[in-house]
Amino acid sequence: MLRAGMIRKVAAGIYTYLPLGLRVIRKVEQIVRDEMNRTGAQELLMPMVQPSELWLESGRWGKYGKELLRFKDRGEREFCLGPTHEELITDLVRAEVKSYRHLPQILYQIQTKFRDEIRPRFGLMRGREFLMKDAYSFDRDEESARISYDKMGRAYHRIFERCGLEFKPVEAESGVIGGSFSQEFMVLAETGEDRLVACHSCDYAANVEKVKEGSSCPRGHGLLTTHRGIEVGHIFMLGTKYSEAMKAVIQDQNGKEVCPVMGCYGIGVSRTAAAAIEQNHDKKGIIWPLPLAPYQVQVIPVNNQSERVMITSELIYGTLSNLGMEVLIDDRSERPGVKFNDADLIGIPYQIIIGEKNMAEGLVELKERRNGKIKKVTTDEVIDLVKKLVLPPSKPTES
Ligand code: P5A
Repeated sequence: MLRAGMIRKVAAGIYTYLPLGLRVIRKVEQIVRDEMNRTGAQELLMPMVQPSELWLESGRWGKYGKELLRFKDRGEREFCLGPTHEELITDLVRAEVKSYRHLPQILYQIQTKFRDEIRPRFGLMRGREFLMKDAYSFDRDEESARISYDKMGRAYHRIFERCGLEFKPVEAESGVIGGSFSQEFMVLAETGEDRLVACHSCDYAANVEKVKEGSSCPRGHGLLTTHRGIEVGHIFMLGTKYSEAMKAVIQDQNGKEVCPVMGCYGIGVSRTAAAAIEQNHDKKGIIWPLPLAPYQVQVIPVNNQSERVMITSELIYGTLSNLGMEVLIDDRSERPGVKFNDADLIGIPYQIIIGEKNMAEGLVELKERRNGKIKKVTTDEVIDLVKKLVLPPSKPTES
């Protein structure tokens, strides 16, 4: 991402998203937002700065350790930078929701988190400041909470599928977040920091923190094999851990006061962008899956001095843009080799290469980044071809 001009380092684990990188982040966010909204979850935005009082109530002010970055304001009041928002959301819901009739509720945000990780590593993969989608569900009882949890699990499947990633849900440990059980969503990649085991004969899979390697599948007799992955999402059944500690209560059907049953659901938005690269690259650079690509098509005029090349390039660029595609044109006065290498490095899925020799025969080249295959076609044909490759077949557009 550094080489491709997607991000710049500001301090350990803290990065600026450059224009290309930000476009990828926005793509991930949009898919996440769309699928969250589709489940009926509602978006809100909580502050990054959180008062210590709420963390004292949950008991985590003492338990969270050094990853929680704490500081004081001018009045000597203690605060932290939010690494997660269970305390804030529970505080909100206890003030606003009084009856089982107002449940279930699922609320989410896409927000900058801060965790003072000991070893920030691999750019956006393990940052100190990073973007997370965090959702929280509140239900009247366990049965209903399970429905919310499963609904989120299905939304996660759709999200990572729509991102064009190969992934696996695995059973996991719930760590400092807590709760009764949890599942992680792993993007499979050899460079992944996490290790998981998956069964050969059923869909059982777990983080190695959860099961011993070499053991047999707890659901049958299948063999377990080890894979490497990147944890891009984690969903938790929290139970009443936070609602009890923070005394959030609602009235149930019989007028009795009960603690709502909670779940929480995270997606590493910035990490997902980085994981997509770990899964999709070659030695020349990135090979973006189309849904996450910063642009869908890159137009490359080979020689900026040629008027004919430039006119055709601008024409193709304009036509594709007007059709609703996201198109980048490399109009720098660089040598052809530099342009070709940079195009492969930034990894936009389709390249249209416009050179003088081909132009003389009315032809341009369409190159697919993933397999390097090049087709020589006329300028009209290239529009049609790219349209078919990039634009979804006409069905109701996604909201
Ligand atoms: C779930 C939402 C939580 O924080 N509370 C609110 C729960 N879960 S989690 O597993 O700790 O984090 C959710 C996802 O955030 C990503 N993530 C990170 N991304 C980049 N850098 C980090 N240092 C980092 N830490 C966590 C992961 O994708 C994780 O699944």
